[in-house]
Amino acid sequence: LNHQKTMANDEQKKKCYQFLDMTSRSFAAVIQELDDELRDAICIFYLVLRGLDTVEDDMTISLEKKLPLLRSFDKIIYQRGWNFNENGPNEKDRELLVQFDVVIEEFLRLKPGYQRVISDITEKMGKGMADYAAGEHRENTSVATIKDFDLYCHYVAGLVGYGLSDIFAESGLEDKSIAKDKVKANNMGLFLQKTNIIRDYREDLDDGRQFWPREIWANYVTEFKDLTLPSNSEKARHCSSAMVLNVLHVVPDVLSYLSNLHNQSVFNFCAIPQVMAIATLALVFNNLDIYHKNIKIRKGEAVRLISASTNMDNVVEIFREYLKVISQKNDPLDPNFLEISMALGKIEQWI
Ligand code: PS7
Ligand code: MN
Ligand code: MN
Ligand code: MN
Ligand code: MN
Ligand code: MN
Repeated sequence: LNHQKTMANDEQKKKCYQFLDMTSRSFAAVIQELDDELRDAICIFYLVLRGLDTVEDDMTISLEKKLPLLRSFDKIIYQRGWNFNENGPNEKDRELLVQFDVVIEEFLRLKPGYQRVISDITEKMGKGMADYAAGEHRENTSVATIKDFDLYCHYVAGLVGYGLSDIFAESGLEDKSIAKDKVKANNMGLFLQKTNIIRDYREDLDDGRQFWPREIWANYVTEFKDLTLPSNSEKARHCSSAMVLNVLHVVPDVLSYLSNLHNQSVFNFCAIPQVMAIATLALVFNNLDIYHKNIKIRKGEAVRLISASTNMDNVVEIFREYLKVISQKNDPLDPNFLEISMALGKIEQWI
């Protein structure tokens, strides 16, 4: 009987790693390489948040249904047998929610300390997502101020930084101090999320979502979608550089956080997404393609970055390389030129 139970557990766990491969382009490989102590907890953390984000992203679910789901997702992960098959057929991660009972079973098998971190972060993220979906912090359809933008990014990414840091500390593989510096942990998430939001301008616009803060884009155009107009191309260029400038401010905290890590598998897991983000930031800077299509760093470039991100010296060198690209693309005629130069100078000082 015991043997049968173990077999069933093995199957369930296998299924979770299949969900991970299915739903994550960037995180599947780095999570699989984590030390045994962390691998399952972070895989389940990822799948729980991916499930929550699938609910948030699905514009076919009415607000009446969506808000209570988002607000109670931290309770749902304790409900054996729960799954959800009412979300839109186009939603790419639909299958994860249809078979979510499997994720719940594996969640319930994690150490209580890991379960507590995951449910705590899920609760805060779900409630934050619900506030924004309900229209708070918005002016019309757009996120209103830079403060609102920072808060949204805190909910969907900064909190992941908190939770991961708590899990690293709990595992004993990293110092307890890694979970104490909340500003740095938050900025680890913000760097990924803000870069993603700049790159995904077009995709998000086409989905009816506007994450760029009005406080920034209203300096350049009267309607958010007007950034795509050929007649506005210079304004659009300057608007995107204002967005890039906003992200550059967190780079010193990112490098500082990474320099405090000790465990090799944790370092790779944390560094690879950040290195991809700085390469993406250099690619989107002064690049009008973001307004028209999905752009991505080249496969070969990604492969080089992944294999280089194994120690702090290499990571700093890669950041330098892309900051130089940004510096060389910085245009003296751009109204953000001087502030971008100063932000780059400040990072240079840190390095
Ligand atoms: C638990 C690994 C390492 C201290 C699903 C990793 C979507 C950018 O635009 O899928 O929807 O396609 O490309 C990840 C800090 C979060 C922040 C946030 C959970 C780093 C739900 C990632 C990932 C903290 C909300 C994925 C924030 O982008 O987005 C685990 C340290 C999920 C991290 C979302 C975004 C992540 C994101 P899109 P992507
Ligand atoms: Mn993505
Ligand atoms: Mn989302
Ligand atoms: Mn999403
Ligand atoms: Mn996105
Ligand atoms: Mn997406």
